[in-house]
Amino acid sequence: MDQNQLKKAAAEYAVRFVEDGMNLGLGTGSTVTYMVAALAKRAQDENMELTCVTTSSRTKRQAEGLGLRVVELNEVDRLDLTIDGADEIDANYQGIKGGGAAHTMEKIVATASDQVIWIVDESKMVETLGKFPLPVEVFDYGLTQITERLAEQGLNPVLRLDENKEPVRTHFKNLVLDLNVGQIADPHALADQLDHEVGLVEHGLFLDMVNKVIVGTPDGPKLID
Ligand code: ABF
Repeated sequence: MDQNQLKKAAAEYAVRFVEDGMNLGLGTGSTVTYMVAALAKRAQDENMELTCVTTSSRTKRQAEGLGLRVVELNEVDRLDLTIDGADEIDANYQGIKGGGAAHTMEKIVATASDQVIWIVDESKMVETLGKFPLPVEVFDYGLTQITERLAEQGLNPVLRLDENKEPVRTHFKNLVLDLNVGQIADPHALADQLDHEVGLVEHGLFLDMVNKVIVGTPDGPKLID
């Protein structure tokens, strides 16, 4: 099975945890794209009443296009369940997200959720976080200074550019710096350091935030609960 087949298997397995009447958070990324397709089919087949909140315009377009009801986060009090992808998950089920530049919305939605499920292919499972560059969302204002401060802390910030060499913009029209920090032995300490960085909107360390991880493997989806 190739990586996409592993993603698809994990994504389709996750849909079984959705119950009729749920307020659902839908994440972002290619694995989530498979999940939304499977969810929409199940919702139609079983005539399920679902209210969905999305974490990117891309997921919103797909969900609405498949007939799922999408509302703004502010229209619901809590979400029963959020299903999202991840870029890296370590042995303690701490994660790095934000490869899709949607981590701020994803973290806000995850924080509003009673349950969070991550769906990944097995390549995302690592012993220690850090091989994947850590995304941080920053404002344009003071970019020079925050880049310098992060560099002085040895975090090797690189401004994320798109295929046209233009700066990638988040949903909130901010910028993304990717931090090349090497192995992150203490994710909580690094998160705390970044949480105190003035002008840093949000970082991609998702710590103590997941309830279930579904890993696509050649032997089938593996549920870590
Ligand atoms: C999203 O899941 C992003 O934070 C992350 O980049 C992505 C993983 O992408 P994919 O499912 O395409 O591998 O939540």
